[in-house]
Amino acid sequence: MSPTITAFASSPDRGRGLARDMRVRWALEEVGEPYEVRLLSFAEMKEPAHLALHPFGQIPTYEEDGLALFETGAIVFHIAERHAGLLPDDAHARARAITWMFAALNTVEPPIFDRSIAMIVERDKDWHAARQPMLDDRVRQRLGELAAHLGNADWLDGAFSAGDLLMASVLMRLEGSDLLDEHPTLTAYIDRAKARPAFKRAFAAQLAVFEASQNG
Ligand code: GTB
Repeated sequence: MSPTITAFASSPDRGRGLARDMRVRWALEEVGEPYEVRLLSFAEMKEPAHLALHPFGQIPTYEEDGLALFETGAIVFHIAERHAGLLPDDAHARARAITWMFAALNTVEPPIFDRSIAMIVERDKDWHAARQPMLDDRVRQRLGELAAHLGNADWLDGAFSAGDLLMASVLMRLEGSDLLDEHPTLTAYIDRAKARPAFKRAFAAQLAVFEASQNG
């Protein structure tokens, strides 16, 4: 049976592909696994039926054959382990690709997330302007380190992997910011990721949900 994932019925990103179901859709598209989507309102995400699947009342979740998962890292890893295409066969290369999955979520995403949340919810605080340079610098440091590792390579460690899928997804949240523009190799990395047919299919599917929510 096809897995079922959950997603925003009406995404606050207005169809920009930033909501995290995008990562799961993209992984499923990369491995050629069809999937169903159950759309949820914000209220439904906090109801007992959804909390039984996701203790924090968020999207996305993943259900398949009696298994229910939450956390995009765990879901993408589960998909990558069960299908060819997102993790190398060689044991060392596979361990390194998994390391990049953790690096994306544990080392690169937190400063990017903190900065974007501050720009949304702290904008009107009198201390926001004083804090912003520190938030920018923390992101800048990680981008510099990542760009130094990537060099002129296409992907983080050989062939495209689940590590690249998560890292590119994390970086997309910075698109349009000066911070990313300081690193043309990283913008090219994101462009390469977005040019993948699986990404395009996932993006189109997520965008279609948002557009339907506006027309309905
Ligand atoms: N660590 C979890 C994971 O990776 O799965 C985080 C999941 C998460 O943050 N989910 C968000 C959510 O459900 C949606 S994706 N939020 C509702 C809540 O917590 O009540 C995060 C997100 C939301 C909106 C934008 N945006 O508007 O640009 C981008 C990303």
